[in-house]
Amino acid sequence: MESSSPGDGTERSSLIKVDPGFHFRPPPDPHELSTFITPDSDLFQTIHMGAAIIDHNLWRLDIHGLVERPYSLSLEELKALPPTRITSFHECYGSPLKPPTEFVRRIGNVTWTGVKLSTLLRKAIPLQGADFVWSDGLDSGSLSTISADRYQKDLPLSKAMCDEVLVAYEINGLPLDVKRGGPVRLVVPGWFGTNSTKWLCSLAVRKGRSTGPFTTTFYNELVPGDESGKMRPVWEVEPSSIIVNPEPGAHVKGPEVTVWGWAWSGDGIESVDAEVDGDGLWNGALLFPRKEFEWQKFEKQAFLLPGEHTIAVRATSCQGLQQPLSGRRNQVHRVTFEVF
Ligand SMILES: Nc1nc2c(c(=O)[nH]1)N[C@H]1C(S)=C(S)[C@@H](COP(=O)(O)O)O[C@H]1N2
Ligand SMILES: [Mo]
Repeated sequence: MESSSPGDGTERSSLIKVDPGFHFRPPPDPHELSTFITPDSDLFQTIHMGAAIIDHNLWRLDIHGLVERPYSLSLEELKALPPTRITSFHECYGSPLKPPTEFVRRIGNVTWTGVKLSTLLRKAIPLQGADFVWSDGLDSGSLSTISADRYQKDLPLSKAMCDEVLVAYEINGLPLDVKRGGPVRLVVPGWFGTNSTKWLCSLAVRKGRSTGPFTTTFYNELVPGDESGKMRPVWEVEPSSIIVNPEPGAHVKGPEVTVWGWAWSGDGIESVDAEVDGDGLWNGALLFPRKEFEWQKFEKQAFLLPGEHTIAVRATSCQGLQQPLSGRRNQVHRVTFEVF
């Protein structure tokens, strides 16, 4: 092991095998996401090519590329570094094979424990001119007609150096299991799940974006509202929300009805408005402030006469982005129920 140098491929020798195949565990329906912290068993999972089965004793993380001091770490050495905990929403963008025009809510909110990526990078000392960090997973295989010898993502160095980005080994206080990306994964709070590389084995400081399929063929989208066809990477999460209560089809006692749910975005939610029966009158809801990257609870008391009603909720982010009313993955969530 001493004779190897970081980044020469030996970081992949902890791989026992890849359990091949696409795997998606759907999230529960919005009305079932009623706890602030989503238990691991209720959190969606997305695996494109297959789950990597890893020998924890052989696992190493190589930190290399455009750095002054490349090095590698064992699991024990990683866990000996000062841990950071962060609570963050965790959201999957949806299928990278189709345009993001349909409602998607693959969402949960969890606590991650790990070491700040910035701590690990600083020890390596990135060179002048480097502007990205490429992260490799130990999985390989194919997605659709494309095959890849690894799952590789990239992060601008500016995001990689942010305090919230972790090289994580625990979720909700427990070790990451195989499908969750254990023993170690990247976690990029505020950005879509696709950026949080599971079965992490390599961090390479580079100039420019990764050239692998998961950053070129997949996970780029048209800039919403731009007519010129400009594309952008699937990075920061746009404002979104779900109504937890009432649940669709519920019979609720009126006239005072409590509507509540969760709202989130990469930069945090500034306000949430609710509309009753499509009347176009959006009224502000009570909104809990954000402390870390967690989803934020909103609550609205609605005065509703007996009969069927539809409530819609729309979140606005701190940068002023608003959920679209339709035609987009983060379009407003509407729930229809009966008041008696
Ligand atoms: N190595 C690797 N990392 C990966 C993936 C993958 O297929 N391979 N899927 C990504 C996607 S699209 C998402 S949404 C998140 C899902 O993380 P989870 O399964 O723990 O919810 O992991 C990301 N990291
Ligand atoms: Mo995803």
